[in-house]
Amino acid sequence: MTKPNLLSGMQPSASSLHLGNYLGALTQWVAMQKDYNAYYVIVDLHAITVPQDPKELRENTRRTAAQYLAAGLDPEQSALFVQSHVPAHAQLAWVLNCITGFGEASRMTQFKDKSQKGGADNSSVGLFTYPILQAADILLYQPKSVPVGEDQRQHLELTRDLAMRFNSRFGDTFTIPQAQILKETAKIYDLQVPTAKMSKSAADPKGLINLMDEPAVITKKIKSAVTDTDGEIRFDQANKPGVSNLLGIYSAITGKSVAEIEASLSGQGYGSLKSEVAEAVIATLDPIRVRALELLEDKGELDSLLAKGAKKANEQAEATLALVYDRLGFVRP
Ligand code: ATP
Ligand code: LTN
Repeated sequence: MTKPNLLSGMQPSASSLHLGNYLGALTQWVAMQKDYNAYYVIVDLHAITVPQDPKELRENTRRTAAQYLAAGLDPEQSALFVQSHVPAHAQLAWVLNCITGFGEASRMTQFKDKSQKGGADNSSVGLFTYPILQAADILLYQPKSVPVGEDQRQHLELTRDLAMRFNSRFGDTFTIPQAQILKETAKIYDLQVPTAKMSKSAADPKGLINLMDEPAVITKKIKSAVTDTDGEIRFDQANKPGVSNLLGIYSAITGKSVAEIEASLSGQGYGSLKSEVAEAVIATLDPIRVRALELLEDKGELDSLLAKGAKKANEQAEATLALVYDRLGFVRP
């Protein structure tokens, strides 16, 4: 029986993934690879929609790959590859640019948010067409399912609209993909500002637990996490966001329910909660950090795993692109 295709991706925009990326996305990618023919892409073409230092981009691309593998993505089972290794992404993006309305693209909220931060003149046209490149990433692989965070819902809607539009104008070509919005329970908040989601672009690095942080650093960050003065270990997102975040992290890491954790820590102080959370987080993350560093020592081996992923991805992507070009009426060589 053939497994359905699945695709997802992340930008290589930092030297380390954070705990939110890990619990909110990566662990679910790992869990899904058995049941799907999965493609996981590191989207370097997307990363350059905002300025990147070339040396850092190269380093961060490999570091992202190493962390995926260290966290359990199996290159025998899933294709792990770099977007720029598969030329069809840029090629299909051009075609999709030509069937996207200007107004339609202008309604994408991520562009509005990101361009507001930098000012219109500092925003590239690439940033404007980012969601269209993302649609190309997805549609090339004919996936049924695209696991993403809530923030990507609008881009998935655009992808579906473009696929349906192409199919109705040119004949059935693309599978209409379904967004699989990852569980909200896995949303991790900033340790310093527990009402904001943990994010690479956080103002204060103390709020962010990185996969590549040393154990002592993780302990220090968790010990300095913002809590409250009421002293009771209880989940209450609205009134106790800091404590609730620690409970959420603990629960996601250990698989124990929040109620179970509340019961086992009942009557104890925040110090105990923090110690237990730190211990659990380190027990999970440290082997990943150590393994990722090992993988990064042998860049040749890492690059050859990525080349293998790209080979598989290119086969699928070229087949879809050839069909698209044919449907469009391009004369084929
Ligand atoms: P940026 O700060 O640049 O927006 P980010 O840290 O939010 O980046 P992305 O690269 O946008 O991370 O997201 C990669 C994946 O990780 C997405 O599926 C996203 O939903 C998930 N993710 C990111 N932050 C969190 C979080 N705090 N909790 C749960 N999941 C998260
Ligand atoms: N925009 C996504 C990254 C991304 C992606 C994709 C996710 C680019 N192409 C294709 C899923 C499928 C993000 O910022 N998380």
